[in-house]
Parts: sequence; C-alpha cells; structure tokens
Amino acid sequence: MTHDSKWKIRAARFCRSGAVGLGFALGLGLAAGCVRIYNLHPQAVADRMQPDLAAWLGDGEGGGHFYQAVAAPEGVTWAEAQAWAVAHGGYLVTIGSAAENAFVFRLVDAPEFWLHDASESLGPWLGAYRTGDAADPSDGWRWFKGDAPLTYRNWAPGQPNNWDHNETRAHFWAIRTTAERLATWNDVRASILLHGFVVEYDARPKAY
Ligand SMILES: [Ca+2]
Repeated sequence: MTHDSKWKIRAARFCRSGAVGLGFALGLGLAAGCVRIYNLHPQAVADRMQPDLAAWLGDGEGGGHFYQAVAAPEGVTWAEAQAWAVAHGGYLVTIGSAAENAFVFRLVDAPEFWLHDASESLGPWLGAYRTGDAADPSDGWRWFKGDAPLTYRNWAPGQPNNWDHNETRAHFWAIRTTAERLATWNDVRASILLHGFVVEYDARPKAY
C-alpha cells in the first residue's frame, strides 16, 4: 500500500500539469495510473487564497481520505487555515505515518506553498498544535482532529524548540542551506502568515 501510494502521487502530479489550465469546478477522471483530481470552485475560496486548488485521493494510511493542498500567496494564519478547512468539511491535515507524511509533502513540494527568508523555508501548516505549559517543547502536541496526541512525528533536528516561548503550531520547514523544501516539521508561532496549508477530508467533500 505504501509504495502504491507513492507512485500514485507521482502520477497525479504529472497528470495535474495537463489539467491545471482548465481552471476549476471540474471533476476530471484521468487515465489509469492517475488519481482523480477535483479542483475547487473559486467562489468557495476565501479572499487571501488563490482559486487554483486541487484535491487528491490518497490511499494507504488515511485510505479513502482526500487531501487538498491550498496555496495562500498573501499569507494565512493557522487559525484562518483551520477555520477554512472546517468550513469546507475537513480539517488541517493529521499525519500518522512516514508514508502519509511523504504523501502530504509531495502535494506541497512546490514554491507556491512556501515562504522563504534569508535562512529558512517555511512550508504549509499542519494540523498539530501545542497545549499546556510544559517545559519540554516536545510535550503537549496534539492533532486538531479528534484532539489526539501525536503518534508519528517528523520534527527537524533541534525542533520543536518553542523559540521565544511563542511557538505552538506545526508546519513543514527547512533550513535553506539544507534544502528549499523538506518534509520535516518545525514549531512556529500561530500568527505567522504562511503560504499554504493542507486540508484532509474523511470522505470526498460534497462540494467537489
Ligand atoms: Ca521552532
């Protein structure tokens, strides 16, 4: 299942390049080997998010769930991203395994979902948040969905570090000297304006 999932993502990315110019509101059944693509109608998109969104069908972990990479070129806070996800019948993505992490990362492994500064590449929001005031920055992390403790983690080296005692949300992150984009996680303050997030749906959203 894990390997199938990986290859299907590659196929989907390839297929998407042919379909993306069609715009929106199309449920495209693509050739064998491709997953189905459901693009989002722009009327459902909040002001600061671009309409060119795609949802993908995953299998393996989270089998049957739908994942949607949302680009927010003008920035989005964690709370805004979560609210958008819930309003559309989903939730910020919950990651339970290395396979699912790789699946989700591939959906957002493109420049439009990332914010770069001189030293860091800040990737999209994930659905994990930190509660409580434990001294150890690794303590207190939960997934928004089901308020469940994390079982799988993929923190970058040295993270989570709760920098400035203010970092309570998780996102993909890389040091730029290491890579432009990585599937490793960082804790960051909830109010930062990141350039994307990933929504997970337990079933195909009715709107698409
Ligand atoms: Ca951090």
